[in-house]
Order: sequence, then structure tokens, then C-alpha cells
Amino acid sequence: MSQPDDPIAAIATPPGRGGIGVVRASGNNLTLLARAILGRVPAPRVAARVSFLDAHGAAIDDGIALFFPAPRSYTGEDVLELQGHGGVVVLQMLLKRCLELGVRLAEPGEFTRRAFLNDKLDLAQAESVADLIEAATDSAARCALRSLRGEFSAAIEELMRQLIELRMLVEATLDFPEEELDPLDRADAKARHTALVCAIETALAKSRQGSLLRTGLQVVLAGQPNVGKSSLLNRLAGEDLAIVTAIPGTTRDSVRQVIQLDGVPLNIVDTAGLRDTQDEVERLGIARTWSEIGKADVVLLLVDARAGVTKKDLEMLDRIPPGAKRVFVHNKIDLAGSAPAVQRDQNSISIHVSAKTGLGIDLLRAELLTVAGWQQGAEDLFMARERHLVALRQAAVHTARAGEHFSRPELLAEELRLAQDQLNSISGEFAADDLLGEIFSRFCIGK
Ligand SMILES: Nc1nc2c(ncn2[C@@H]2O[C@H](COP(=O)(O)OP(=O)(O)OP(=O)(O)O)[C@@H](O)[C@H]2O)c(=O)[nH]1
Ligand SMILES: [Mg+2]
Repeated sequence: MSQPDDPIAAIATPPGRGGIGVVRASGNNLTLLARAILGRVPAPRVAARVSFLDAHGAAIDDGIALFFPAPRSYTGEDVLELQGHGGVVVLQMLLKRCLELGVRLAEPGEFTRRAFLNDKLDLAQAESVADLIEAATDSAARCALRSLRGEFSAAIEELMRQLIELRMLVEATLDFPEEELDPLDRADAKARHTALVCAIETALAKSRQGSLLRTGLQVVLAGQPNVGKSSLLNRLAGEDLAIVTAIPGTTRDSVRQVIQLDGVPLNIVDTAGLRDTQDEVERLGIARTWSEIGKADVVLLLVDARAGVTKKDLEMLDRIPPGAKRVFVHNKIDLAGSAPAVQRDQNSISIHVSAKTGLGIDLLRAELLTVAGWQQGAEDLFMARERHLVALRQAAVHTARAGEHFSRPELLAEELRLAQDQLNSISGEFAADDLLGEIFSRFCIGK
């Protein structure tokens, strides 16, 4: 990336036609750009009715300009927002005009990256901007907004504060390496350590739950032909998405649909029924089924309730990767004449339903949430990314290890320092450039 504050611009609204389209520019001084395009510099933070002008002074479009002089802007630099009509060509012309005037096309996430570099947001907040844009459910959006407003960062800061106080207590004794911790300090340190372990555990639990809202779950419907996989997809989705017929081998290609349960996005995948076949198309479909099973968080293994779990089903079960949770779904209880039910034993969960009549589907929905590890409503959760979970887990490990070293203050101090490094990485205080590159490159252009 070139100089951090050279002027950049991008179309900030999605491609295609819309009522309004926005071109946004940011840089250390945008007054020249404003004069060239608008003929004047608009008053700060007041909507101005303007014409956007081309190189010859002819109007490209009429619209609204908003000028946010540094530092009171999204990026902390001068920001100019040009709101025109939302047509592809108009916006391209407006963007081209900015580029003619020496402004560079922004890279993905570059506006937010600048906001981060100018201390407008910490890294966890910057990440939540992308999470908010990508939120798949209401709960995920609310959760991302809370992170954007700094609730997650504040919780991490609070952990950091507790950790630093404990470190100060411990490090004070390090100047006298021959001595152990003073008994009073030691009792105090132990109490603080216990509180810290609890606090990290709580943050981790809230983050694990929140990360479910972000990534959702990959749920694959698998089983022998004709057991009712496509019917179950349609039932869960509430729509006729997949073709259902009485002919075994109906589904050839995977069909997917995102549904939400209690705000948790579930990506449900219906697959081709598993059997030995000579049919080339069906064999390719079955290969796809196995590939989907390989990516699943949960496999719902459907069986015909009248036949129960057969030897063939058990062979399939054996091939499901150990990381995936599995649930037997005994479908067609209306034909079997049995009642909806959940059965749990040590190794397996079975749910008895009818995709056709809807009997027992509420039990299946509830079970899916339980299997996903979903425990509560979305209040109070942190929209965590894998990166945050890893850092919190590592911080927990180092803090726990620290607890084993109360008689060795230098080891205790070292473990606490490592725990602090992990917490620091969440807010990005000392984040390496490649981490920033990785995070911001996944944003859309114009954000
Ligand atoms: N009575 C009854 N019939 C069902 C039920 N679920 C599915 N069926 C019927 O079973 C047949 C097969 O259903 P599908 O949903 O196409 O089965 P599938 O597992 O997707 O089959 P393939 O795509 O061939 O692997 C259809 O005739 C459905 O109407 C159920 O719960 N009760
Ligand atoms: Mg099917």
C-alpha cells in the first residue's frame, strides 16, 4: 500500500441500479478535489445540493455532497461523500472524475483500515464493520453492532486491566529474585488470578456463542435414496426448493438453503441419496454428497422410520468425519405409526419426525440448536471471529499455567505476559502488517 493518507476513492454502494449511489473519497486534504468536482468546498457536515462537474465544467449528475474535514470523519482524514443517482454509468463517470484528479482507487477495506490506523476504531471494531455488513440474521447484525460500538473491546480491555494489575503485583517481587511472593501479596495475587480465570472463561463462552451467529452451521441431510431428505429440506425451509418424487435417486445435485433458528444461520444442504449405482450422473452427485459431508458441522442421517437404522446406514455413519456431529432422523413416522420423539443414548441421538406432515419437526429444530451448542438468546454475546477465539483460548491457557507457578514468580510473570500479548492481539494494538492485510482484504471496496 502506498502512503497511508494519499487520497483514495471508491463507489461505496453495491453495483447495479439504485435510488442513490455514493462515491466516497478520503485523504489528507480533499479541498482541491471538492473545488474541482463541486466548484466549492461544502460547509462541514452539512448536506449541500450540488452539481458534480466534469473536466470541462459540464454536469455529470446533480446530487448531495457531504464534507467531513479531518479528524471528525469515519477515517479520521478529510472525507467527501458524493451522493448521486444510483446508475452504474453515472457512478463510474463520477469515480473516473475523481481518478482524473489524482485520486487513487481504494483497495478493499481501505477506508476502515485508515479508520483503524487513525485510532477511530480498534481492530475488533473494524472487523465488526465487515461482520455487520455480512450479517445473515437479525441477531447477528445486532451482535455485530454491539461489537462495533465497542462492547467486545471494552470487555477485552477489562480483562487486560485485571491482568495488568496482577502483573504489577507479581513483577514487583521480581527485583528480588531470591524471594518468593510476600504471603499477603500472594493471597491477593491468588484471588486476582482466580477472578481473571473466571472472567476469561466468561468472555470465551460469550464469544463462542457469538461466533455461531457469525458463521452459522453447515447442516447436511444425508441418507439412502427416498428416505425423505429433500422433503425435510423443504419442510425446514418452508418452501418447495428441492424436487420430491417417489422415485429413488431423484436428487442429483446438492441443493442448499440458509434458514435461521433463534437467530442462528443454518446452511442446510440436501444431497443425492447414497447407494451403489451405475448411473454416471448419480455417481457424480453421490461424490458431491461425500464432499458436503466432509464440510459439515452436523450431519442429519435420515432413515425410514419403518426400517430403522440398517447396516448400510451404519456403514455411512462410519464414513462421517469425526469432527462432524451426527443425528439420526427417523422420517416418515406417519407411515410407521409412531409418535414424534427424541431418543438419546451414550453414542447417538435419534429424532422421530415426519417431513411430510411436520410432526416432530419442532423437536428437530430444538435439537439442531442444542447440537450447535446454542444456549441462549443473542443478548450480551460477542460477535467473535476465529482469530478472537484462538487468542482468548491461548490467553486462558497461559493464565491457567500462570496459576501453577505461584512459587516461581519469574515463570508466573512470563505466563501472564504471554496472556497479555494474546489479549492485545484482539484489539490490534501491536498487530503485524500481514494480519491487517489479511483482515482488511476481505472487506468490500468502498468500506
Ligand atoms: N408419508 C410420508 N412420505 C414421505 C415423508 N417424507 C418423504 N416422503 C415421500 O417419500 C418420497 C421420497 O421423498 P424425497 O424427499 O424425494 O426423498 P429423498 O431422500 O430426497 O430421495 P432422493 O433424492 O432420491 O435421495 C416422496 O414420495 C415423498 O413424498 C414422510 O414423512 N411421510
Ligand atoms: Mg432428494
